[in-house]
Amino acid sequence: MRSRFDFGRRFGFERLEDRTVLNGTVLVSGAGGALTLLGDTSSNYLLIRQAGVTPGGGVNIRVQGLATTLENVDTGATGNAFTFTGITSMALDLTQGGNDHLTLINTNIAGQGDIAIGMSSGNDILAVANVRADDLAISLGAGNDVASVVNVALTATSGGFALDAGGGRDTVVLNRLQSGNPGSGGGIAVQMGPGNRDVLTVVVCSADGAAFSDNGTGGILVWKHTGNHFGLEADAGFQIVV
Ligand SMILES: [Ca+2]
Ligand SMILES: [Ca+2]
Repeated sequence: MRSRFDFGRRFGFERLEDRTVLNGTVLVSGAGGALTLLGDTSSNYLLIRQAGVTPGGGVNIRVQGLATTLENVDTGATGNAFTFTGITSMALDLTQGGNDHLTLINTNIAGQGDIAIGMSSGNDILAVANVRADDLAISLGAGNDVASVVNVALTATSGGFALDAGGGRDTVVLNRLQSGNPGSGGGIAVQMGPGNRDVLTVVVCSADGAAFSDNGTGGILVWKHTGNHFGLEADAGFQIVV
């Protein structure tokens, strides 16, 4: 008679153990007040959030790997999570491939520095929520990417927000993104890239200038009557604009 323990063996439950090594190793540094990440070809999963203010300047940033190993370049230590102090800017480089997931939340470095996020060929997922900084630049690369930018305020008087969705069928949501104020020069610029059937939704955003464009076919832009306030605004290349 078959024992009930055969059930798990038949369905291969023992493979769960292998999954813990699937999400790669990411190099992390906070040297010079700049939080820098360098991913690898695996699908890296990361959570980044502020965990306090550093006496003397900058903020404390907690970086957590979700089944992704972190290598602390500053100390040589390896682990699942590290806190870096005195952070005033971020350069998050996940352009090495893989279907990466990055969540950046609850962080305020406004008046101190910029945030740059790069992803590349995989089907990436990016969530940025409750963040303040001077500028925010995002590149999603090829692949069918999903990016949401929610409750983000950018305080630089020029520059502001730039997102390049790259190739693939991308979905981008901007909700309560403020880039400067009308007359300040702060802008929002989104290029949905050459992939087809991209969808860009812009709701309750404000900026001095806003420009949305799509190089593919069948792109959809939702931004009319959705509570946006732009001094100058332009859209180009979308098949459907509502
Ligand atoms: Ca990767
Ligand atoms: Ca991508």
